[in-house]
Amino acid sequence: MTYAQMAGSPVAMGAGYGSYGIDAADFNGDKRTDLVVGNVANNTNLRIILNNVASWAAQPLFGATILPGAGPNVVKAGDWDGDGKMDFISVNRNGGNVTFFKGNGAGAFTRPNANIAVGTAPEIAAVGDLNRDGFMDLVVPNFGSSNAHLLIGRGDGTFNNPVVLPAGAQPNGVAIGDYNNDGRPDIAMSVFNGGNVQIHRNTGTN
Ligand SMILES: [Ca+2]
Ligand SMILES: [Ca+2]
Ligand SMILES: [Ca+2]
Ligand SMILES: [Ca+2]
Repeated sequence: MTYAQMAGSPVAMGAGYGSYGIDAADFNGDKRTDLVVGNVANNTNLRIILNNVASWAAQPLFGATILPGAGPNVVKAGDWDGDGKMDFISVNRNGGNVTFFKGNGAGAFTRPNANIAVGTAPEIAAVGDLNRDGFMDLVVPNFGSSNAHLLIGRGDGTFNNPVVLPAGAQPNGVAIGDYNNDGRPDIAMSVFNGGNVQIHRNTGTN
């Protein structure tokens, strides 16, 4: 197996850009997979890179009217509101919150909802259908507050009020899986300062 850099790669992200999380989806409906890249460095913006035929072309940074929360480091692409157009969620480390970005199907985004507060310094997130209602949910461990926020999606880009799980000191990894084979997705978190792994069984009845 071999790989080679694509034309136009590497893509310069601009001065001060602290590239962090990355995710892929076709944001403009041209059948070519695009990228969204988090930016934990300057607290203000993140970047979409649309995938052109000839080369990767860096798109402008989001402007002042569409700022996510501070330090958008984790990005999770998907059709979060079920309209057939790809959206993404940013988890904002320095702001301690989560932003829903609604895609227009042409590579542009709006931020229709207020940010959702989570804990302190979320550094990672996982997507799954925790309550098995067909809508994507989000698990956000918080490195700074030793807990995790579960955001149950309503399928329209909004979420129920977060459920807070305890975690050990400085959780910084998460994996959703069915660890007891009962059909319900459970949550495992690796805990940096605690030096352990916590596995939370899903006791939901649905
Ligand atoms: Ca595309
Ligand atoms: Ca959508
Ligand atoms: Ca769900
Ligand atoms: Ca289970």
